[in-house]
Amino acid sequence: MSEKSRSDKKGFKRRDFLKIAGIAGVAAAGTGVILPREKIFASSKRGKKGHLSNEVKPGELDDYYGFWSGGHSGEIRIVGLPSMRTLKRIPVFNMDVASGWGITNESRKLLRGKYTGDTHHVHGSYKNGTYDGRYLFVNDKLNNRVARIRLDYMEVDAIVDIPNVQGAHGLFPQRYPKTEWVVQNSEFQIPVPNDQTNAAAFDRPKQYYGLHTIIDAERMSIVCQIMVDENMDLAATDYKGKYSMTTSYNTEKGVTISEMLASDYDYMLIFHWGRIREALRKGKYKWISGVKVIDGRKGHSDIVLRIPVPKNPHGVNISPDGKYAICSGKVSPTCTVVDLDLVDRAFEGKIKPEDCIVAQPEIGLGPLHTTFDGRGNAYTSVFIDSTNVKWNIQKAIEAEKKGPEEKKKKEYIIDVLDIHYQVGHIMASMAETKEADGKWLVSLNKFSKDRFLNTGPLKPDNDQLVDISGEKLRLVHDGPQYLEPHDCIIVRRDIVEPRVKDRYEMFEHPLAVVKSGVERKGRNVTIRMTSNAPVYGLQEARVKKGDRVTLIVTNHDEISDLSHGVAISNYNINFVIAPFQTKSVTFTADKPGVFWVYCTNFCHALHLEMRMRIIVEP
Ligand code: K7E
Ligand code: CUA
Ligand code: CA
Repeated sequence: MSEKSRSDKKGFKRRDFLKIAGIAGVAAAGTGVILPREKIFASSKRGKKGHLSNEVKPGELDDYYGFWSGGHSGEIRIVGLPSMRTLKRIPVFNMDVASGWGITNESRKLLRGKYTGDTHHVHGSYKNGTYDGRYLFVNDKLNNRVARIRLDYMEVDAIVDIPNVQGAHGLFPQRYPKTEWVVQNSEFQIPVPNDQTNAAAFDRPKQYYGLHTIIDAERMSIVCQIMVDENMDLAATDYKGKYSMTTSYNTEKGVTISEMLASDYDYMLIFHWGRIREALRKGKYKWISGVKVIDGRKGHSDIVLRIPVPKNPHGVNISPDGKYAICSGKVSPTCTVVDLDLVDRAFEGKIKPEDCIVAQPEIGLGPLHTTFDGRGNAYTSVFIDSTNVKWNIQKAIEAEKKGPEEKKKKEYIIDVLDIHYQVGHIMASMAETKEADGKWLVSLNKFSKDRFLNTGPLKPDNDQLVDISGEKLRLVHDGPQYLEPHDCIIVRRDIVEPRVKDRYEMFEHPLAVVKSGVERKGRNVTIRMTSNAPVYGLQEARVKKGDRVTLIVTNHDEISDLSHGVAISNYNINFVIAPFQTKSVTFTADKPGVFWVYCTNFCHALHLEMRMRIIVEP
């Protein structure tokens, strides 16, 4: 017998099996040998010259979970590192017809009618200065919300609206002792409140304000807002649970670009959490739009420290040792290094705010964001130069002490990597934790300029992977991205992986279906249905034209990967249910006829037969 016919024979046997077993509801799940996951690390092997290897062979797993904001796609993406493979998209402030986000009752309840968004900053929840693997938080600059993603299911479980703000931009969770608060900045100044009761302020930009919002991370509710004159861009928190900080580029309160660029100096603002708590205790706040607003304007309180920094700054990042807050000049070629121990003294009034600055190294044209390797080096993205610049923080501080001649030598600059092209954020592995490990760095470039096959006028972004384990930066990979991620974090796999579940807790959903059936209460009809590959728990359901129909489906298949789809022909309804998941939709049966409900997600050899009818009687 030839090789060919032997395999044919095997194939026939398998099909024979499916014919019988399939109908009995046995899943066509893979029967291949599953290796224990822990053993298949890509493990950042060292290659030639001690370089890190970014090769992740078939069957191997990545070392890091990368969580990317999705920009104005409104989503979050999970990217494996070092392979840079996109693993999943998590719909957040958007609609996603593949999963049913924005279609199901569960997701619509969270989204409350808003299906557009602009995610810029995604960060994880912390314990003792490092990720605890429980949650992600992400902002929506467009509709002014913050969403929380639970990492066991990798899905949104809460969204909080932020009143009194526009341009909800920088976001950062508390790092120490654990994430109880998340801070969120408003980039656009507006009248507060911004409604008809305050119409007199509409034409008076000097009466527009910015708000630093504090969110309760567990409850996902607003603790309070601190109102300031300035706008606020990026956000950070320290490693001691004492301060949050931000950069402001529009201290001028301008409403045109030239007005916003009028002054040579703007501010890094630092918020004193102890004094915020005290103001809350003493009732020193006003209720505006249903939240407590504390007055943090100049001359009104001692909650905010304003450190002058040059010009229209962007980005604020804290070194992993917790000692320094570093922001970039954007319009100035410098970074500003603020010593956080000196900030303590400035808040006590012992030194001036500007005396907290210990270095102002010259980095390049258009510096934006800074990340760290845990070995005392900083890496700054430089937009106009299109570079990643590696520099040493201590050397920059020493040069500053020694004076301008020493500074001019720029000995603090260790390496400059040309990137391709126009970098925004930059992030190294674990760099936003005290466990920064200095292995990989991702440069999130806004332009890809010729790096990929031409895809028409609208091109992908380019996420470049850089090995930073040595003295020099070594570019190893280009990764195309759909528009337009802004930021990412790179989290060690062992922090996230043990928490990730293969199936839902079935009865977490109060409507989980155990027994299929149709129930009528007046014009309201509830269709409850289970799914088990390759059948739904009902073969048909009858309703009458004009009925308000709620369809609830629970997937009873527990095998991982075995998700089913539920699509109702011509009723514009489409969603998937993962193992043990329940989802529901509500619609009006306004079209009489026979409507096939079918499984969209290939689940079984008899996947195509996995369907049922909804008969809408006239
Ligand atoms: Cu620099 Cu929105 Cu973080 Cu974009 S922001 S680059
Ligand atoms: Cu169930 Cu396809
Ligand atoms: Ca300015």
